Formats: sequence, C-alpha cells, structure tokens
Amino acid sequence: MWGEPNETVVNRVQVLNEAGKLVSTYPEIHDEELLGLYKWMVQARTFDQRALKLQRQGRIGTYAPMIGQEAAQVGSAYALKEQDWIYPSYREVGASLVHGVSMENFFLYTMGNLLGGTSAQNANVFPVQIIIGAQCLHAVGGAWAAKLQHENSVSVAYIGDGGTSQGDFHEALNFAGVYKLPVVFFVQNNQWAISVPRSKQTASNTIAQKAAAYGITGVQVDGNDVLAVYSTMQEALKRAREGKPVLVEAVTYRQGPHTTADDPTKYRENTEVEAWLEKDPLKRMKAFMIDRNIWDEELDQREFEIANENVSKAFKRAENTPSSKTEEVFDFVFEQKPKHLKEQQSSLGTEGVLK
Ligand SMILES: Cc1ncc(C[n+]2csc(CCOP(=O)(O)OP(=O)(O)O)c2C)c(N)n1
Ligand SMILES: [Mg+2]
Repeated sequence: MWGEPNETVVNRVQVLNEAGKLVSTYPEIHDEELLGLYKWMVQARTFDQRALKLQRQGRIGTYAPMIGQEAAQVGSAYALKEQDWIYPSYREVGASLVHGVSMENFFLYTMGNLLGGTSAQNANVFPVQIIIGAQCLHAVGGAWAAKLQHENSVSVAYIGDGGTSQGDFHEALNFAGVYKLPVVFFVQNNQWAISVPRSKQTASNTIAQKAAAYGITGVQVDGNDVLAVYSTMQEALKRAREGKPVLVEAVTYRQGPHTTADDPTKYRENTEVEAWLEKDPLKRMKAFMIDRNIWDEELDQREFEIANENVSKAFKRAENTPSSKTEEVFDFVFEQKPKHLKEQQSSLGTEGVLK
C-alpha cells in the first residue's frame, strides 16, 4: 500500500466503503478512537452549518465551508501529537478544532477580531493562510527549525488541489526532499478550486504521484473514509518524524460553495453533487459504528444536540468579546515591536475601532 520515495505508482487507501463496510484489513483502532473521530466530525459539521447561517444573518464575515471534508480534516488532525504543528489554509476549521483551536477563536477570526487566528489561540496551529500555497513554505521552514533544534515535532501543511499548481507547493516539496524534513503535505483534493475542476488543474493521474519528482513518498487515500485517513496519517507522521517527508492526497469533495461569496450552481452540475453526497463521510462512519454495536440513532441525535450547544456557547462568548481596535493591528506581528511600528502605532491615537 505504501510506495517508496521516487515510486510513481499510487494506490488509493480505503478501509470503509460508501456503505460503511470494511473493505480491507482493519487498522489497529480502538472503539474510543472511533467514537472520538466521529464526535469531532459531528462537531465540525455543526460548527460549519451554523457559521453559514450566521454569515447569512450578517453576524460573521465571509466563511469557507468545509462540509464534506470532515473525514479528511478530523482523521488527519486526530493522528497528530500535541507538539506537532498545523499550517492551515482558510478551510481548515475541522482540523484546527481537533488540534486545540477553540470554536470561539474561530468565530472571532470570522468576525475580524484580531484575537482570532493569532498566537493568542494557544494551540500549535498557525494563523489561517489565504495566499494559496504559502503555508507549504512556512511548514518547511518550521520543520527545518524543528530539525535543527532536535525537536520531535512534525509540521503539516494543509493545501487544496488547486494549490498544487502554485510554485510555492513545488518549492516546498523540493526543499523537504533535499533536506529530509519532518513535514507532511496534506492535500485535500476536493475536486474544485473555486470554479476550476480537478481535470483542468493537472494532467497527472493523481496528485500523490507528484511526490516522486521530489524523491519523497506519495500516498492517495479515500478522504471521505475517516479510518483510512487516520491510519494513513499515523504512518505518514511516523515517517516524517524519521526525516522522511510524505505527500498525502485525500480524495474528497467540497459539498458546499467555495465561500459564502460563491454560487456553485453557476459552474457545476447538481448530479455531481448528489453522487458525492452518497459518499458522505459521516454517513459511512455512523453506519460502521451502528454495525459494531457502539452507536445508535438516539446517541447520534444527542451528539448533534451537544455539538449545537457547544457552538451556541462559543458564539455567545465571541459576540460578547469587545471589537479589536485599530492600533492593535501592530501587536501581533513581531514578538518585539520594531521602533518604526511603535511610532506608527502611537501616531494612531485610540479612537479607531476595527469593523
Ligand atoms: C496566490 C493566490 N492566488 C489566487 C488566490 C485566489 N483564490 C482563493 S481560493 C482559490 C482556489 C483554491 O483552490 P484549492 O487549492 O483547491 O482549495 P479549496 O478552496 O478547494 O479548499 C483561489 C485561486 C489566492 N488566494 N492566492
Ligand atoms: Mg480544491
């Protein structure tokens, strides 16, 4: 199932099929982990659906929904150790929550509050990156620093299928291969880059095979199968920790719009969306857990209620947080503020409030 560096053959890893039935050897995953993975997927979806509604009500700003990508995000982040780092794009709320970012903090980010998405979030998750691909270079830089300082941490860059066409992505893979860095590039191939389909993104059969050109290992996984993602990521992290970088391509689907500013009905067929809904990540995991006698409909309903209550509490706290002030924009850039920024900051006065 795992290729060696420089190999171009890539097999897709799958543990559960669309109906939630086992299709390969069961990885060593305990029942508590199954429950943990599923509960995080429920929490991520619940947050996502509420965020969409809150944006429509004008209570938060632009939001990039991750519905459909819960298995890819939760399964990958669940495999991390506390000391590992996530370098996210703008669609990584699921992975970020699992690795310690609070929902309140994520809401603050969407409300334009400087406390959201800064080092103040107190988790090993970099601030949200909007520049497509740039986080791959940051992850490589972080991994290089970790290696030089003999830290036992892995950097994980989350990027989309569209992002793999950026130079930054290729430069990062090249550097990681040459310097044997503890880094994993986790590509969520959700089939779309705004309105550009995967077929127009690259002529390669897979995105995973691009790893071969850089002398690192590439692996493709069913990104809607949380058990496949989790076990694949465990192996990827193990290798990365030994200085063998890995490129993981999680094949998944963006069920919603690119962001709340997008209307996907303008460029994609409903039949395509419906076909992917059959492969929904929560649906298949729930079926598997019910078959295993560790879950039922009542527990499921209760779990969604708990998750919804958590979201409500987090949003209330975020709404009650005072807005950021203009002069605070200088506070989160440098650990020690340079003189010229101090001057600019003091020249602003205190009247400005960021909207
Ligand atoms: C360097 C750069 N170019 C263009 C954009 C505009 N842009 C924002 S999202 C996006 C598509 C990215 O698609 P993909 O990498 O597949 O990630 P997804 O949105 O599907 O998660 C583009 C082109 C940008 N933010 N940065
Ligand atoms: Mg995409």
